[in-house]
Amino acid sequence: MKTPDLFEHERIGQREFLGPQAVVLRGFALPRVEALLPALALLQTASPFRHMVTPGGFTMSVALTNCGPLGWTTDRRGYRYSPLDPDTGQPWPAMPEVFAVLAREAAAAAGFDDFQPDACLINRYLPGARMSLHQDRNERDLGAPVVSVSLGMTATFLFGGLARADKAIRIPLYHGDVVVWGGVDRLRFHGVLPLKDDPHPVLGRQRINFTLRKAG
Ligand code: MD6
Ligand code: FE
Repeated sequence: MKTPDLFEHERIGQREFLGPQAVVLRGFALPRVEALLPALALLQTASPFRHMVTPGGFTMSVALTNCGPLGWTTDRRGYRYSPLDPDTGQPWPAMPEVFAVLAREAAAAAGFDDFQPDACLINRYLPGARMSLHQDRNERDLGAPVVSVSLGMTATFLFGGLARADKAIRIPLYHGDVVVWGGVDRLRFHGVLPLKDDPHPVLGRQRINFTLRKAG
């Protein structure tokens, strides 16, 4: 690690509001990392990470997989949620209990009671990978929040407004941070700047982000 994370202890437990109903819960996932990592490793054996193609014909720099009853996919025909992994023809792996429990607790901590996710999209960023500005709007019930968990290398998250051209703020997301957003902030544009190559002591040269949603 080139830049030791000297201030982690001061961040843990802090809440940073990005909007009225969007909040970063610093270090919220840290107590569960030791349970999350083996669950992540196991589900990748059933549905490995892969680079999908957008409707516009671009191959995503981020590799993705899913777990839970529904998984987010993209191809030339569009974005959608599907119960089957298009690469294996099989259902996505079950959502590990620790994912669902973490999501429920984070949602409750942010003021969204009774969150019951049915989809978990898992993104893997290697150095240079990025996510361009987008809205999450493929979920049927936009009343439910999205819970987003970051592990590994630090990323710079972009959080904009309800229009693509609105100015976006930049927020670092560290290993163990959880972002929850919903309500009036549910359709805010957001993205991730190209990942800097600054290896993480536990996960090495990658960032894993998983987002839990109620999609169906
Ligand atoms: C990422 N996250 O952090 C990308 N979407 O790698 C997202 O696109 C995202 O973090 C909806 C809600 C939370 C998120
Ligand atoms: Fe998103």
